[in-house]
Amino acid sequence: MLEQLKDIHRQAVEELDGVADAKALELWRVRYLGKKSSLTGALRSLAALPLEERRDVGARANEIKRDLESRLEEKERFLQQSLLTSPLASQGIDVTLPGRPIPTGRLHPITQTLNEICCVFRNMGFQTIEGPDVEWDYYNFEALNIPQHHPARDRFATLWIDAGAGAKARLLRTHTSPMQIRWMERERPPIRVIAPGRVYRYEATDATHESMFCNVEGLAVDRSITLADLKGTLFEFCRCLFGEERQVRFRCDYFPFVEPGVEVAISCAACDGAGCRVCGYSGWVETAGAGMVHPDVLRRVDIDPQTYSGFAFGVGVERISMLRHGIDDIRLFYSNDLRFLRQF
Ligand code: 2U9
Repeated sequence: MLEQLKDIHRQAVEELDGVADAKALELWRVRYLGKKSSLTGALRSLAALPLEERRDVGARANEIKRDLESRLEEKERFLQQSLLTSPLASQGIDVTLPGRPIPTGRLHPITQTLNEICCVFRNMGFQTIEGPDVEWDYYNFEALNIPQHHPARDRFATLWIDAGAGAKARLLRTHTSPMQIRWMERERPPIRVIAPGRVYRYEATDATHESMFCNVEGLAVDRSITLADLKGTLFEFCRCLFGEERQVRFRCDYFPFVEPGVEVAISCAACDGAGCRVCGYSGWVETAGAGMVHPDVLRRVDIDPQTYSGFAFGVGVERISMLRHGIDDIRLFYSNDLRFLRQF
């Protein structure tokens, strides 16, 4: 009987070696470990053997059964693995090689700076509003105290859609101020908004001028808003974008839609105020224009300047980005040179 078991074991092991797929493995299992297998038969016939022999044969038969079961499991694993690897090997694919890097996109440097500027004002409680690039003359000029033939129109070299149509003319907005007018027509104070967006000028391009650029304007209107609120807000803006070390300077300026108007500058970071090429040897670089909203502008949108006052400001995004990154030509932003863009 022990001899017989040895033969069964040897034969099973030999046959298992030649098994090449799951189907053959199942046939092998049925033949050597199934209910009708000779091994199961041998275990069943144990009862007929004398006690001494029964113990030996029984122990040996169970040992062989366990061995065959573990060989079966191992073969199963092997076949499963080769099911995965053999097509890869035949196609010459090595799954252990490192993958090809997937190039990921990034935000344009102007979008990055624009987001940072908006984030600073949002943290101070300003909400963001957006509007059309094509505007009416009324919103871009008239409502902002710049009627037709006003000399200030020359400062905003305009790209007209249908020039000559008077107050009904359409144009590419020269600043995002029209959005604040639209907002004040609809809403009542307290108002705290920023209007980011593209603006357009009919200008020859050079290192500091582009015919399209990005503008972030802000407006706050409430009871008893003063120049001190404007200064505090723009101090914070300059500190957040250029650091605590910079000094901030406010000087008088003129814009038809504000009174008084101010020009905001920071001490030059390149020379720490000593004077260099970046700051035109003045020690200061301009970062924003601002002022107290002109009472006539408030009156036009039916806000009583006796009760309410407001401040407004405008920031050129490209200028801020150029100062922060030490970029000396605005045209680099829009010439799609990847060697430039990949640096941000
Ligand atoms: C309303 C009333 C007043 C917004 C202002 C400026 C001064 C300013 C420029 C900065 C660089 C535009 O992008 S830029 O060329 N802007 O200097 N902007 S005050 O004043 C407003 C806006 C809306 C109703």
